Amino acid sequence: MQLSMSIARKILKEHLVEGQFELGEEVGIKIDHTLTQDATGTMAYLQFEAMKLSKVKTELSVSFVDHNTLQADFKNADDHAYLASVAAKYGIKFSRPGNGICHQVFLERFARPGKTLIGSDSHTPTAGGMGAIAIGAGGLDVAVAMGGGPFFMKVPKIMGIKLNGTLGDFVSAKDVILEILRRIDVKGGLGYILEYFGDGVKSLSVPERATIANMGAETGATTSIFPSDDVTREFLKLEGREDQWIELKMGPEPDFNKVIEIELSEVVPLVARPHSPGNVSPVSEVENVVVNQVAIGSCTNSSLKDMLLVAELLKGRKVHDNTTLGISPGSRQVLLELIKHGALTSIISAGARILECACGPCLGMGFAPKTNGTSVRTFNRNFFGRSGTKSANIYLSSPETAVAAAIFGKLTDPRKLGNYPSVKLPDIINIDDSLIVDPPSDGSAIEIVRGPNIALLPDVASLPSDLAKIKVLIKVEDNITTDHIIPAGAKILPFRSNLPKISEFAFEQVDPTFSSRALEVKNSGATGTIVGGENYGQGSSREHAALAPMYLGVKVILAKSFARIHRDNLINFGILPLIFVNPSDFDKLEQDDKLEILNVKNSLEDKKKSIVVSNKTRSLEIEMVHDLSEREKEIIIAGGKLNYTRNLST
Ligand code: MIC
Ligand code: SF4
Repeated sequence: MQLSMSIARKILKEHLVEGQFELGEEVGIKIDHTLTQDATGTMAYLQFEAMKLSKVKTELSVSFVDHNTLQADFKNADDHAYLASVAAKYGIKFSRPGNGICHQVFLERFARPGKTLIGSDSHTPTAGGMGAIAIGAGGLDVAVAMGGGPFFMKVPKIMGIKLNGTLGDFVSAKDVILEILRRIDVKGGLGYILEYFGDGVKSLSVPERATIANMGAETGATTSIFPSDDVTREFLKLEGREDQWIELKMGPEPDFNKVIEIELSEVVPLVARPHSPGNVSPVSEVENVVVNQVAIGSCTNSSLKDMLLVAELLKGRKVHDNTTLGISPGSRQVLLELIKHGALTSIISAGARILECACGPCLGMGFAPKTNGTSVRTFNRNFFGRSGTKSANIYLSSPETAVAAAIFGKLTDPRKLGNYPSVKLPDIINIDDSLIVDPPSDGSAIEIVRGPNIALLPDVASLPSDLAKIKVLIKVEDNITTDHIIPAGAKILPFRSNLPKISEFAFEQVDPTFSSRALEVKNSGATGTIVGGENYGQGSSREHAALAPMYLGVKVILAKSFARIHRDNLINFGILPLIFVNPSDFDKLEQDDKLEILNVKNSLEDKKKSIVVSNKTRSLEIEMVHDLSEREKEIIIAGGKLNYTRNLST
């Protein structure tokens, strides 16, 4: 029997512009929509400017300001001004600070079923809740897509996730994705798109689907997608965009590579314990952990549905004396609706602090917990140090569990809150796009505004024939995140447009001497390397986690495996990602070891042949391989994608 095509495959095939659509093969996909946010956007637009085009070539490109909204001095404000001027010049819509978190606003105002979207943020898959193929990528890949170039990816496998039945009281979409993380952990989705199906899907609203799709990023998946059905149509209608609805449904026997099944009625309230989103256990097993702080918001759980529920649960109650509750609605639309329905009154009366409609505490932009504090957050990442307080313990939970923690002052099964209020989205909402600035039809006369904190990118040297003098700068374990490599937070984020400065903070959380040691090695004429475990570079799409090591002289990274977006970013900036043939050889390398890779350029030619790394300090040899496509090989040899693109056009 002929299997029917999954929705993800169908959309990707419709957008195929290069390559053979076969599992594992590299293909080029036409991109309809792009999004950027301010913390990665400045780099993306500096790269777009370098392409010397007069306008973006996509159907729609939107630039958001939501990450660096703490304006402690001129730096973030300068970035915002730069982004606003670039948007006007090149035909990009500009979502001003205060309008909300990129993924929430994109879902409300722009996402469309059947479209392709790439965004310079790893949670771009949120729009998969609307039936779009939405992928997180590095800024340079987004810049290329804005220039009309395809997005290259290996054809992923599809993991069908069958949802049966309906969720019980006090259990919500966040618990579903935590249940998936409990089962497949932070790298179980690598190489897959997660596609949701089954009769349970129709019981979930679009924002709930978006919560699940958002945090699929934490499994390492390329993206997640839901069908587009009547529920999708209702949501688009509410947003005044019903004409943009198309139906997307799968045939009876979909061609999934793997299927997992979830009985929604059996899902229980869950939390991810410190310091990984994959460290999941039932709330009932960690009850009584004292909670000092609760934060509700982020692109995972800040929709109107979430906030109305939180308001209902808080109505007539008070936040515990020893706990602080901070709430950041995901968008200005959500905040205005909360005001209209009186929900904000319940929230403020309960004692919550209202934070800006922005990412805020999710990436350490304020609201850091106290020393050794415990914070329960409805966010998607609880990586070590990300909250801004190294000694803090962060738990990730649903809004229901977060409210229970705020009321009882300790982790508590939310079912102890009593009756579960039934919360529905209103029939009508006010649409006010006045903080989204449309570009003029001709932006050619617009001057780009560049503050002193915006530093241009340095040139990258092409790959030499031999890497004769390499020094191991650091050795790190499995699942090292981009937050370890380049931390976020209020102190460091303002330098996102200033590579020399931000490079000083590379690996700061792990070893504060990293950057100065790396510079010493670079200045001595040698090359630095990093030795990593499995899933090196998981988490964010931030290019700075590749750019900073590149700036500090790193030309090659040796790891057991790499996370998708970070691997692509390394290649884009001319850093060679090599994989151990025998993972146990990881033990044959230590910090400060001196290595040599002779003939590195030639060895890239034959994919099956291993690349020999000689450890001169220990007099032994280690076999590595690469998994670069022909195109990626040329990018590495050229010294990164900008050089490669320049070479193509000369
Ligand atoms: C994140 O959640 O880690 C971020 C901050 O949104 C990043 C982007 C960034 O580092 O600017 C992401 O997820 O890609
Ligand atoms: Fe913003 Fe946090 Fe979402 Fe990243 S995960 S986009 S920092 S809200």
